[in-house]
Amino acid sequence: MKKILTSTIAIAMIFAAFTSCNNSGKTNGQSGALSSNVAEKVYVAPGEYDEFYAFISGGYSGNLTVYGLPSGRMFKEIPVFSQFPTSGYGYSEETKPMLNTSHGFIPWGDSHHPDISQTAGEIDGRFIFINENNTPRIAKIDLKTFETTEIIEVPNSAGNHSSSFVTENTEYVVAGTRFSVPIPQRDMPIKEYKGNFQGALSFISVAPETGNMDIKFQVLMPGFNYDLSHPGRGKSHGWFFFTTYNTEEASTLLEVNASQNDKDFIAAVNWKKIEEYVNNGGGTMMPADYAHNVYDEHTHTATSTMKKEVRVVNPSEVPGAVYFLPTPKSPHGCDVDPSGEYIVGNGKLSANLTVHSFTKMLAAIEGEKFDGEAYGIPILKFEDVLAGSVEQPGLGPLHTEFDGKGNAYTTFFISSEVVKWKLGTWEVIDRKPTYYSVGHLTIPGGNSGKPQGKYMFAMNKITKDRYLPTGPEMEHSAQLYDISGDKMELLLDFPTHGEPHYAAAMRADLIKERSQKIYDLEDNKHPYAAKSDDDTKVVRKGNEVHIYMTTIRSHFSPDNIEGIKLGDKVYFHVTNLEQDFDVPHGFAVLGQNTSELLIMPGQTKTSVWEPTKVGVWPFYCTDFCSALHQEMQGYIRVSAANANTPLIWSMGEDIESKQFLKLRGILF
Ligand code: K7E
Ligand code: CUA
Repeated sequence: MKKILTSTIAIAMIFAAFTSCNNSGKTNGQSGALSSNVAEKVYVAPGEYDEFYAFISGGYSGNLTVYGLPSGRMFKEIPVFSQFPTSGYGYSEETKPMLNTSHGFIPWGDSHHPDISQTAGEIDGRFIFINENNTPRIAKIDLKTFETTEIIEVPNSAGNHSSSFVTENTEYVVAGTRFSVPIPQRDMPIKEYKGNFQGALSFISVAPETGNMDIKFQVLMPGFNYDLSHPGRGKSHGWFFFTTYNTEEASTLLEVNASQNDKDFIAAVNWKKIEEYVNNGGGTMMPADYAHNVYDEHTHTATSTMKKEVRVVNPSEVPGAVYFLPTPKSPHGCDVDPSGEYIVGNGKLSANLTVHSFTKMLAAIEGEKFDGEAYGIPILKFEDVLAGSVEQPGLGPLHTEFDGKGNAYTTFFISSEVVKWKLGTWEVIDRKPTYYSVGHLTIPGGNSGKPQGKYMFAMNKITKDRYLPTGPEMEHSAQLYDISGDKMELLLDFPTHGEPHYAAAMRADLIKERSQKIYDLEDNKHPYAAKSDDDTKVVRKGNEVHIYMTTIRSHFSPDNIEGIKLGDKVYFHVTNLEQDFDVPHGFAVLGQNTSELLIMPGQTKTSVWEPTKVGVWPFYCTDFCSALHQEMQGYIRVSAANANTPLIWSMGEDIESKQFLKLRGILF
């Protein structure tokens, strides 16, 4: 107990020290920034475009936000794991299935690491993947439409954190468990954790053409915590590296009990070898429940399928596929340089940064120079795999990125700074403070063989006095640095949403050219679509009423509906007939039980309404779409359950003629 107290106090003291130091460091950073022409470097004139897209994880918002660099302007929030009333994602009938899991409908998620698809080791801008930590899932977002189009749940996993990183041809998006758990899940005493819990590393295949995801196999590892991961590339393509902590296998007071071992491990997994084994029928199909949710662009509708089994592989079945590289003191980040030679393990409690050599690792494996084993997995000798270490670069290292010019940039949470150092010589070249307490950092092209350099941005955990106060809660702050010179230069602070962990960024051109402007109405295969005003109708099926409705500037059709009764379930299936870029219409009805709908040109979306009161209730367009947007409204009459009000619907019938409207240019 005494030991526990001492270390807790020590940690608290370190924390106090860096917090006060941060506050005094602020003025330096500001005067530094003001002393040069930084304003010009981030100024994107009105009407001009940013050079880079940045996709910043929304952390506990469950979503992904899109920014431009260097301006730091926010362009969009893409809903992924959380319901999003702004667009109706997770509320509309079409998108609710996206949030289905084996635990039922989950309206929220915690997203950490976005990663963009790659071809031949280069970012290709087709898809972006992101993990959900809490109820383990991996999502895919199509960068043509910026819509979440697929979510796959990850069974046998808990705290899906060492995710979602893609291999150099997007063969796999990889997801590793942070928390080890009983596999299969069962009722057992927590104290029996050690030796009984396991950690699953999941390899989710991505079909080359369609991008469809499927869990190809899971490697069932010892019951450690698998914190972060990165793929090998170039010479190390075919391997994947995972940092571990809690190799002590503690189940309580981990801040002390999981900090006992001098070294934890980086697990090196030869996935090519396991893939081959699996392709030849290796592994075991194990019962597992997990949801696979797919959004179809043509029906504008998601479907959720519950999968029943998953292929698992024990490392012992495939000799030579998994090794442990000892790495000091609870490493967090696990980063591989663009050449694929260096694997950086950032020991949170270590004085030095450890860098392993892939070439040395292969030689050590070849020479069978082992330092014992853990659960049958060979442990390589630390000295045999060590490429070098960066001596005392800072306190509390977390994550490392590379500029493709032989330099690495590591964040230090405790000393609150980014440190630039040289691969191969391990010398520190530059350091710059961050405000405050940096987590991840991103260089465009980050996880790839070809980083795109120019900028680096740090995502900070504590904001404090950087912005005007907004009550006890401040949005997290990101900081943009110019890294084109020898020294980093702080250019800009910009607020981010939720708690960004990692971000993926890339040059804008590829995405910009492919970006979709509308959905083709001809191509709309939604079963309840009305493709013209002539297709609109209202159909009763028992107590379900289906309204096939259209929108176009500036009316709904129908806009008068009668014959709804209390106890009815009213489905508004709204099709936006527009075929113009950036002309959505909205739909909201008084007392709506869900959220509004925001319907893109050519799209159909459905809102369900269960009226609770008799009356005549208005509905309207929520998106200011035209000069007569305010006229874009209608009424729906709700009668008592036993009333005889006939089901009728109309649009424009109390005005002399539609011709009149056409003449006035109101009706198109
Ligand atoms: Cu360091 Cu979730 Cu990548 Cu946060 S994690 S910082
Ligand atoms: Cu349609 Cu406003």
